[in-house]
Amino acid sequence: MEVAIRKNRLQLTVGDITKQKVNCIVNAANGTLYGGGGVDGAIHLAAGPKLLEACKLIRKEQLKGELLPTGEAVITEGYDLPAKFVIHTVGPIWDGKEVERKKQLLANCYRNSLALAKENEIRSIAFPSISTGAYRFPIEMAAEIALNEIIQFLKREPFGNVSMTLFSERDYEVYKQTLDKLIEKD
Ligand code: AR6
Repeated sequence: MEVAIRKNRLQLTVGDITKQKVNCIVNAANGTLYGGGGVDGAIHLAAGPKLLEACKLIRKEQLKGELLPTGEAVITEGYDLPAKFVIHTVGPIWDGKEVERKKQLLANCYRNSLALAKENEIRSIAFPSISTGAYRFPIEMAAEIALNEIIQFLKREPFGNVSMTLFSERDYEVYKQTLDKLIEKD
């Protein structure tokens, strides 16, 4: 599915984000930036060991040894990936508590990643469904937050292409139904 927003495009696709031929892919990382399972593991595997080295350097220098806070984003090169850059962001862990705060933190992931992409003159970016795997955020809620943030950004900024790369048909259907609803409301 694809919609035009001003001169920009928003796409929903099913696929493996590590294979996307875009300027930049987004990683649903954890605060350590040292890799993990899910999409994080797949991205580190496909990018090769230089990605971990770059992440370690960011922890040491940019973050002064601290964890990357939830909702924030940092950028590295993509090394062996088809994408030139990787933006690493940390989604909130869902536990059913402090729902409004968690929703805000997830929105921050998309907003900060898009702002960082724009700063780096990136014109095409692919996001995975942040927080809806190991971090258990309900996907219906996550889809609405993600698409809302992306749409608001594309309404404001001349950017290019934003894609949500979903890993299953089921996830794709949730995002598609949510996007249909959001467009209808407009
Ligand atoms: N391409 C696109 N999407 C993928 C891929 C892929 N190759 N692999 C998985 N997904 P998750 P989270 C989907 O768990 O919930 C890691 O260990 C997956 O089906 O990767 O933010 C980190 O280190 C799901 O829809 O990320 C953190 O510790 C979505 O990506 C923690 O997991 C996100 O699932 C982050 O958890």
